[in-house]
Amino acid sequence: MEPIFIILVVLALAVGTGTFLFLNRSSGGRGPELEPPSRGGVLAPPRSEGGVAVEDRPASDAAGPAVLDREPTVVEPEVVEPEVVEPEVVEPEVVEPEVVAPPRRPSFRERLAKARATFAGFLGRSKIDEETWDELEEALIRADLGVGPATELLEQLRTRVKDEGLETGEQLVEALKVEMKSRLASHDRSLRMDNGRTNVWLFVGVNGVGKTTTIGKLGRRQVAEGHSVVMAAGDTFRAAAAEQLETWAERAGADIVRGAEGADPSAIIFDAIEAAAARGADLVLADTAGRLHTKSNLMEELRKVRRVADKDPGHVTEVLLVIDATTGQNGLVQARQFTEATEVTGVVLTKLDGSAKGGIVFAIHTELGIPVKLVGLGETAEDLVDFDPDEFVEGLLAV
Ligand SMILES: Nc1nc2c(ncn2[C@@H]2O[C@H](COP(=O)(O)OP(=O)(O)O)[C@@H](O)[C@H]2O)c(=O)[nH]1
Ligand SMILES: [Mg+2]
Repeated sequence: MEPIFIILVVLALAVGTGTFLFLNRSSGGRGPELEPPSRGGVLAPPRSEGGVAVEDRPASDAAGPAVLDREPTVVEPEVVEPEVVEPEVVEPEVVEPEVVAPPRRPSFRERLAKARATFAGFLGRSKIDEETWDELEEALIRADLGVGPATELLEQLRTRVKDEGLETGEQLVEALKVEMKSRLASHDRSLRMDNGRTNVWLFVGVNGVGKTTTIGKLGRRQVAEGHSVVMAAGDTFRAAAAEQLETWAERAGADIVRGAEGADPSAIIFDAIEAAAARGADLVLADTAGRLHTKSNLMEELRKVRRVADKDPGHVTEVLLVIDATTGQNGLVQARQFTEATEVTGVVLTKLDGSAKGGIVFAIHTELGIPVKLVGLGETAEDLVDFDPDEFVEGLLAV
């Protein structure tokens, strides 16, 4: 009888436990671990339990099972059906081989968009009336021709319209082109190079106008034409200037002579000339500073540079004044000073691509009497072109 009694007791206990678990579950009582955590994290105010403040403790702790003495509920694991992920079909990308276009000379027409926009109102006129003349005058002033050259050009044009009986806007544009071209026509724009000599081309101009960049572009061109070029890092104001020139020299296939920061520009340029003469190079492109460390006068310094560069074996054949087209008439004021100091032989007008003030070309010709020899139409090596007045005027007034 005893074993049966023991079996009955065990069965009774098992049924009792099972009932307890079942009731506990069906009553909806959830395990404390599933309760939402109390809000506020460490910033939650202290709770009071039976009038006794519960010490601050992390919120996760407060909600955790350690605080409560109820038995943990058995939670059936949820059966999660594995998601069937369709493999994504990736179309192979067709990569076209990159076509590297050969370097192309930029066109005035293409790069003068900004300057041309200045004339848009005038170019849109179909007949010649007072409004047309007003539009033209305004455009010429905005293009920074300067009041003098603009007035003179307008007078010439009025005479021509009367004498030739012009009536349409188109005829007026053509007449304007003729007048503009004739104003720019009369100069020799070639860059002088004497055979068998160590030619020196000096580049002068205020800081940031594009001297170093122009030397880089021109150096490359001269090397491509078969010249042996030495660059002289005469801007010793800061080391970065010489480094910039060195990068251009490497690209151009030219040699470079540079000195320490703050060194005497004349001495460096003379070293470069001697080095060029020693190796039979026919062209030295000399960079200069647009400002100085000391209070000494920049124009005095440039006078000295020019004098030293012209000493045997050096032979200065060009002094190129670099002017930033975006500065318009201000560039002209600087230009006068440089011209006096260094006997400028030509102007390089840079940044014409980003300038609305293309008219400065006329002011340079008429007020300074110096030819614009080269123009910068962008920042890359190909973007320095010979100044061509016809192309320039056509580009400026293209409809
Ligand atoms: N858009 C444009 N930028 C230019 C041209 N020429 C020079 N620059 C830029 O003008 C800045 C100053 O040029 P840099 O040669 O250092 O002037 P520097 O101080 O006179 O030697 C540089 O960022 C050049 O890339 C040009 O023709 N067109
Ligand atoms: Mg420079």
